[in-house]
Amino acid sequence: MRFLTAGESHGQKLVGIIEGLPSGMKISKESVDEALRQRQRGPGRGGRMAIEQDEVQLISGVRGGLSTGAPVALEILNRDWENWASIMAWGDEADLESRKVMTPRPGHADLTGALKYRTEVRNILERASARETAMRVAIGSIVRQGLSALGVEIRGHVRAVGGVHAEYKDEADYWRRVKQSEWSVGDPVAEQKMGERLLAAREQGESLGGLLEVQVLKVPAGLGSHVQWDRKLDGKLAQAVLSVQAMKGVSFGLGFEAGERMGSLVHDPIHYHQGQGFRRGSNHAGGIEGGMSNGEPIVLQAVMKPIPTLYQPLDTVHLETKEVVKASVERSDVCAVPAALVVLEHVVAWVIAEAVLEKFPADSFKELQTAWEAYQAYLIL
Ligand code: EPS
Repeated sequence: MRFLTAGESHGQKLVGIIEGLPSGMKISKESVDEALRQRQRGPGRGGRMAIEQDEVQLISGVRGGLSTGAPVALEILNRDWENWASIMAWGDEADLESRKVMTPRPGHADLTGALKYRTEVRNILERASARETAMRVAIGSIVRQGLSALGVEIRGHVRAVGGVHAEYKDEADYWRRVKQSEWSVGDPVAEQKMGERLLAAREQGESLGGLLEVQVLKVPAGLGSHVQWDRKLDGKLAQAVLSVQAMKGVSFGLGFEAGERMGSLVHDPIHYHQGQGFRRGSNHAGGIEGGMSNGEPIVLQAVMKPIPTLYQPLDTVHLETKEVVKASVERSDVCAVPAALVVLEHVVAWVIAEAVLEKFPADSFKELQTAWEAYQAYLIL
């Protein structure tokens, strides 16, 4: 299974193609649209989100609510394109001057992209923009629906924003609050402080990053493989997570703390439970050992840096005059951590779905389900 996306932030639309999706998989456009709505939410979002109302168009590969096995083509329109049509036009008539960027923003792809591609900064920032993640959420949502039909659950929460940490309790009440929270945190005290931190950041022309966590529940042991470097599940998840704009680090389970402890306080003792198979007394490994899922929940954390566009900009160099000036200010978000969480859940869904199909190759969802159920039965023997 593979996918490709195309589209600029202020271009006409975002497009995507998924190839290799088994036939006979239930696909709900409403579920995709709901995921897109979730991605647009969050208290730190800027003016753009008031313009967009993301909605997917399913162009091919789905008929009567079921995948056909043919490539699935998708589109999401950029409403803001109306305001950019002359600037983003593909022909000679394009206005290449009025939104030209000569003062690259530190922390953004602006400067390095312009040097590498020998092109104007706008051509870089239009594609580097996190707008592109709308399509990745749509694509992830399609495969997530298949995973959900197999019983796999993916959930996430924000652990910290701008240095304010949520107190995490792995209990039903915490997760109920996460669902209701605009920050995607289950700790109301932290939520309040995050709001205050956001107000202060906005007033100071600053931006905020944070820490995010995604969990994958009810995955069997044996996804991924130890035999080759590029088949390891944690490696693939890390790549997918770090491909999301502004992500600077990823860890699993105990994460970096594992390097601080003695081995006996890191590794998870193995137990056997009749009817459940092999289980662990703890989950410090974050559900992955030897590049394979071990049957415990997969738990990964990621760190997101603050968005590079600052309303109180840092110094940069003017690309023509080489003078030190202030970086350009593009309209932007102050904090997009809750939105990024939705993106992470969906890129993780893609990697898990790929790993499922690698373990259980199938042209139809029925075939996949049969192999999946037989394997689950074998695991608890
Ligand atoms: C982004 C800048 C802002 C964000 C955008 C990412 O867009 P604009 O330049 O139009 O104000 O809102 O995010 C999205 C459009 C989105 O859908 O997430 C950037 O420079 O990366």
